[in-house]
Amino acid sequence: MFRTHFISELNDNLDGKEVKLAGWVHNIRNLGGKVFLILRDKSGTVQVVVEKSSKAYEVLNQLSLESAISITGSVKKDERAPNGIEVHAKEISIISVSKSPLPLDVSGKVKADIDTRLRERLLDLRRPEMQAVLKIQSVAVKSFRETLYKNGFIEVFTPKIIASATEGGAQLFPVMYFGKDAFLAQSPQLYKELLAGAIERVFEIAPAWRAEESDTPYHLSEFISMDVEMAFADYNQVMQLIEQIMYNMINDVKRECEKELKVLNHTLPDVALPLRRITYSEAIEILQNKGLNIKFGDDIGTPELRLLNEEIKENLYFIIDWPWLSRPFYTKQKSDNPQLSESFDLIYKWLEIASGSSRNYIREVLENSLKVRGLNPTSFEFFLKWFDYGMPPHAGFGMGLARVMLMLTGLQSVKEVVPFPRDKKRLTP
Ligand code: AMO
Repeated sequence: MFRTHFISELNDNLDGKEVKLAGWVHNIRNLGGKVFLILRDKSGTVQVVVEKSSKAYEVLNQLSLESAISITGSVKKDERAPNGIEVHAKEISIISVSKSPLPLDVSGKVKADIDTRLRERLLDLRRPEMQAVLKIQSVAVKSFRETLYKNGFIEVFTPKIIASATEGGAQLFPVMYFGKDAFLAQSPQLYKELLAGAIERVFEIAPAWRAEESDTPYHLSEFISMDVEMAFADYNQVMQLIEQIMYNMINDVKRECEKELKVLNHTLPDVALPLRRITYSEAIEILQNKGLNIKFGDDIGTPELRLLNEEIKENLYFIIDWPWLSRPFYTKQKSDNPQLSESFDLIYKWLEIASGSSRNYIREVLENSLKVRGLNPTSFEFFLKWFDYGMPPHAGFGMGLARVMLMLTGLQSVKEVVPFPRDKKRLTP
């Protein structure tokens, strides 16, 4: 047995008792007669006192920072110790030695740039900040799932090797597939729609791929997409669902990750429901009034959103009713204004974190929508044919997990929050 307790389980009641701990050497301070070793495991750190007279002392000269070790010793209450508790070592065994010197300071005192951090990602992931990021992510994803379960959704999985683009053709990664053209999925779009046509309420949390040429703090070539599709519903119901999801997620992270938020020195925004909705046309007008040369049909990207938020001043809000032609072919037109679509983006301050819409569910409308966008309906026949069998009205959205994580951690780049980011420059680690 490697351990009897995690470090966080040590408390006053164990005073005088023998425990076995396992973890990494976080720090060592030699004060002549005594050595203070800081041991770290997934739950925290504890001060270990090694007396010169103990058997454990003999092992110390072979110990390097970040070696994996186990320690048997007795728990002592001591107000001078960092957590009011320390362990007096009887025996130390080295489980796996770390090379030294280390290429990255795990204690975080010496800051490293993102390239070094990614190159030395194992050590970087051992830093308390990265542990906090991944814990917050896990709570966020759990919360997302729970809200959906409560609303009668089930989790599904769709193929990631696909035959046709859904989100515009430029960003596809081709794959060799038994002599046929195939691509990595940009989104589960068509499959989640088909599943909603049978199961009604589905969601998927899975990777999506986009061959992003540009190097920005918000784009990855591979990202986790949190996708939802709902039958017999339109974009208004989907936005109400997103409101519940975000409200629960932010409050669950606040409640369950107090320690981690402190490590990151981050305060989560308060969410008051309903979230504000402004139309695309209103957004364009605000931007024009701020002197921007922008017109109906233009995209509202991150630089424009920054400007917009100077006026809007909301943490989370929707921009709704985007121009129909600027959205993908599956997006439904607004019946009272065919230039517009029943669509939305969810914005965190000035960053798009989700987008969604009501979908076309009539075969002829879909065919026309493909044609208008210069796409060939024949290549989509496998999808279109399902619309011959009572496809219900449906709506849904996709949310980028890495971008949500920027909101939840206060970090600046998606490359920091994803353990092993993929971008144009990076295929390893
Ligand atoms: P969209 O293309 O807007 O919509 O993507 C949905 C969300 O995914 C995130 N995202 C990304 N995150 C990191 N790196 C990228 N390269 C990247 N691209 C997108 C964003 C974005 O809001 N099928 C539709 C969704 C739907 O209508 O259901 C879609 O994929 O947070």
